[in-house]
Amino acid sequence: MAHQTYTDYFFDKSAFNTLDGGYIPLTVNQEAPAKPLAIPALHPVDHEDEQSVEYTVTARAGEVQMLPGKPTKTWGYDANVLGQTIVFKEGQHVTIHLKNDLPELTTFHWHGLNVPGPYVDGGCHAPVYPGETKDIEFDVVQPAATLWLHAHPCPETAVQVYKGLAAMVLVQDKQEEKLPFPRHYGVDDIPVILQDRHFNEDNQWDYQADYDPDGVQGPTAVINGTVNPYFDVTTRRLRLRLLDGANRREWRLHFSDDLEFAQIASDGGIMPSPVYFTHLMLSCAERAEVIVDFSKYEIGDQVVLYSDDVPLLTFRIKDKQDNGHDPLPEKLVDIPRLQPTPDLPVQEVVMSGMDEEVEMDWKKFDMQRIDRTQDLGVTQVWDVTNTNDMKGGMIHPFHIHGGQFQIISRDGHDPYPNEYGWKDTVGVNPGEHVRFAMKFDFAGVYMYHCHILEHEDGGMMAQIEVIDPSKPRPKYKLMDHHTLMTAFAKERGVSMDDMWIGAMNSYKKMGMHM
Ligand SMILES: [Cu+2]
Repeated sequence: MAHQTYTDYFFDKSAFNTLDGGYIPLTVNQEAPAKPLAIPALHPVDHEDEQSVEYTVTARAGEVQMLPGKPTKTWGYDANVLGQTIVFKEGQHVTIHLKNDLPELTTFHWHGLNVPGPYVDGGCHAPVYPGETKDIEFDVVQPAATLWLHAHPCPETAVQVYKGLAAMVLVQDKQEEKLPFPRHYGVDDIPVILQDRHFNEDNQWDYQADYDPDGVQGPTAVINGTVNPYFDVTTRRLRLRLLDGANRREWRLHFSDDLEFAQIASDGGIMPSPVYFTHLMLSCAERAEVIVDFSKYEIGDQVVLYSDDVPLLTFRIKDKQDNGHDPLPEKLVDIPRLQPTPDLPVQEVVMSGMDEEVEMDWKKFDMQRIDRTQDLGVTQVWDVTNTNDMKGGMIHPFHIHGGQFQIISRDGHDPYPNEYGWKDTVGVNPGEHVRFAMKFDFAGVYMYHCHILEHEDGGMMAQIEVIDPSKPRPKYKLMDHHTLMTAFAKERGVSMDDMWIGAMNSYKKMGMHM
């Protein structure tokens, strides 16, 4: 049966960041020669058996030859930039030694992983100071998915991710294994981490010089840490694990010839059915696994992935090995719809403001404040509003820690066709209400925020405590901005007064201090 193919981005065009005064369009970096797309190595395990796996993950500084001339100074996880890809299997017990070899404190946040907050989750309450190692343990209780690890120390998340602290995390399970998807990592199953940077005259990323409270952007697309990348295709089909790892940029993706592709997974795992697109937009932190079928091309052809009109990644057809080119099944996985527990109020959330004025629920983030609660195991409806108006508005990608949700509606209408699977991040258009159902599996404190990294650092963030009513309420040790900023100042060898932190102005301008 012929399937439907969607040809638009769905999002309100008037909310695209191209309409914002501070928008920096992508351009092709003419200095950099074409280079093979870097494929992050699979992270070696310390130990693995049927039931458990153990990793040591080290955050460290490095440098990468990205452009001709000086190498670019970067940070990464067991890599010079970004990180080695970490693989978990559903049902495994995981132990991770988190090692910080950086000159300053960081945290290890497992974006999209269903683990308890506020410590294992690795948000702002779980700092690992320079030279320290901290251990976490958890069970993998979710289906196959493309997740990611990134730094999340408030209010320095944006700069640390910009320097390179982001890595892919894959969950595998028995169900995904049976589906006819390419899964030969690095050959026909490849991570595609989309970021953009500004290289200064010295080939460095100068975060402070390029600071913008609405999100730091650069004109050069850097994919898996590679400028002007190409990938040699040897199989008929490729599975791309797309991640918007940019601080602020949305990616409006399409191929040359408007080649169709199938999205098979959203943030939290495989979707109920494949959805066919020629154009797909990702907002910050969103993931999409897509399958691209190159069968109709000849060896020697090139197919280009674009964002808007700018080429990002060139696929060079080198061979056409058969790795399954039958149509995908119409049905992929069963995802039972979450049924809201009766008689519970809607969790109403408001994202407002732009620049320094960003707020969550009409407040700036306070690490010590619990902004709302939800009981463990119940399903509640969340209604997230973006109050920015159409004129000066922008999309705020809403993200919540502590699990995955199911989108119910956008302004009362059906979600987009690729929003029927698990999500942990959703782009909310200006003026729009997005409703979703959410159930937490672990008691704890979880952050929810805009995933434009400078917005979250700037205070567009809040936290929820998930309470187990059958147990006494635990006392969580919550960090505060002052403690973390004092540590940053000490590590940098400057006084608090002389320390530059981008987000500080966002609080000051609103008459607050951190
Ligand atoms: Cu935002």
